[in-house]
Amino acid sequence: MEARRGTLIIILVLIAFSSVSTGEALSSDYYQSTCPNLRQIVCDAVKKKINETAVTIPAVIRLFFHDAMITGADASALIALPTEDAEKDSSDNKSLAGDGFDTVIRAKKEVEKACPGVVSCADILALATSCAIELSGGPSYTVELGRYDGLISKASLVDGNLPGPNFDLDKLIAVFDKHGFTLVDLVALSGAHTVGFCHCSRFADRLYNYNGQLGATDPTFNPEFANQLKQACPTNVGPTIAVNLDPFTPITFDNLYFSNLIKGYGLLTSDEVLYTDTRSRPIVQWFAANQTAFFEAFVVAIGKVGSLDVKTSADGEIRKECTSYNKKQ
Ligand code: HEM
Ligand SMILES: *[C@@H]1O[C@H](CO)[C@@H](O)[C@H](O)[C@H]1NC(C)=O
Ligand SMILES: *[C@@H]1O[C@H](CO)[C@@H](O)[C@H](O)[C@H]1NC(C)=O
Ligand SMILES: CC(=O)N[C@H]1CO[C@H](CO)[C@@H](O)[C@@H]1O
Repeated sequence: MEARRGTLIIILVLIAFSSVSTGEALSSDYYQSTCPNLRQIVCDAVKKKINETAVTIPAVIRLFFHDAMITGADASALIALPTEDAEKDSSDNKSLAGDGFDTVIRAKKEVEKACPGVVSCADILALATSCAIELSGGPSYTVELGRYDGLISKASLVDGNLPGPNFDLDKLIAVFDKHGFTLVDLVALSGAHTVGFCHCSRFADRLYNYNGQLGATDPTFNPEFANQLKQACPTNVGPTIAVNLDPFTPITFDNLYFSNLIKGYGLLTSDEVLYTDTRSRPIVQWFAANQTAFFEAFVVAIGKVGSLDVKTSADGEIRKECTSYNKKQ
C-alpha cells in the first residue's frame, strides 16, 4: 500500500512536469498586468528595423525556427560566448543573418524601458516573428507567452538537429517528427521560404553536379529557372552571393512559394521535393490553391515551434541582455 501510494505520487509529479514542458504554461495574456503594450512595443521596433532593411523579415523568422529546434524556444540562439562555442557559432548557423539578432536586441531595449526585468528574450523573439510575418502580408495571430530564457547554448547541440537543404522527404520527416510536427506542419512551415535569401552554395549541386554527375542539372528544375540561376550563381561565384528563395514575391509572405514548387521553381532540394514526392504533393497543391488554408496551417505549426521545450523559472531566467546569461557561467 505504502509503495503504491509512492508510485501514485511519482506519477502525479510526472504529469505536472510534462504539462509544463509541453508549453501549457504559456498564455496569450501572460504580460497583461506587467507589460500591457508589449506587442505594440515589439512590433514598432520590428517596423523600424524593416524600414532600414527588408532582410529583417526573413532574418527574424529563420532565427526563431533555428532557436526553437535546438533546446527549445528559449532564445539560446542569441547567446554570444567569448569561447565561441554557443549555438550561434555552429557551422549550421553561419548563415543566420545578423539583422535577426539585432532586431531582438533593439526590441528588448525598448521593452526594458517600458517594463524593466519582466519580459524574456524568448517571448520577444516569438512576438517579433509574428510581427514580421504580419508586416510582410502573412497571417496575424496571437502569440502564446510566458517562456523563460534558456541556460544552455552549445554549438555541439546544433549539428544533425537542423534540416539540410539537400534533404529528401524521409530525412525532413525524421527531423520534424522528432519534435512532434506532422507532414502538414512540415509543408506549411517550409512555406516560410516565401521570403528571404539563399546563398548559391546551398543549391549549386542542383545546377552543376546533380547526383554527383559533373555538369548535370537537376531535371526537376524548370529549365528557364535553372538558366537564370546559373547566371546569378556561376561556378566561380563568391561565398556571399545569394538569391531570393521566392523569385517572384521575395518580401511578401504569401502562398506563391507553393505555386513555384508546382512550376519547378523550388530553390532547394528540400523545397522541390515537397512537390516531387507524392506523399506531400497534395498538401502543396492544396496550399497553392488556397492561401487561407496555408495561413491557417502555418499559424498552427508556428505555434508548435513556439511551444517546443519551453523553459520555466525552474530551468530558465529572464535575461537582462539577450546575448548573455545573467550570471557568468
Ligand atoms: C524544411 C526544412 C528547411 C530547410 C532544409 C531549410 C534550409 C534553409 C536554407 C539552406 C536557407 C538559406 C540560408 C542561406 O543560404 O543564407 C534557408 C533560409 C531561410 N529559411 Fe529555411 N529551411 C527549412 C525550414 C525552414 C522553416 C521551418 C522556417 C521558418 C518557419 C525557415 C525560414 C527560413 C527563412 C525565413 C530563410 C531566409 C533567411 C534570410 O533571408 O536571412 N526555414 N533555409
Ligand atoms: C523610415 O525611414 C525613413 C528614412 O529612411 C524615415 O524618414 C522614416 O521616418 C522611417 N519610418 C519609420 C516608421 O521609422
Ligand atoms: C480555403 O481554405 C479555407 C480554410 O481552410 C476554407 O474555409 C475555404 O473554404 C477554402 N476555400 C476553397 C475555395 O476551397
Ligand atoms: C549571425 C551570427 O552570429 N553568425 C555566426 C554563426 O557562426 C559563425 C561561426 O561558425 C560566426 O562567425 C557567425 O558570426
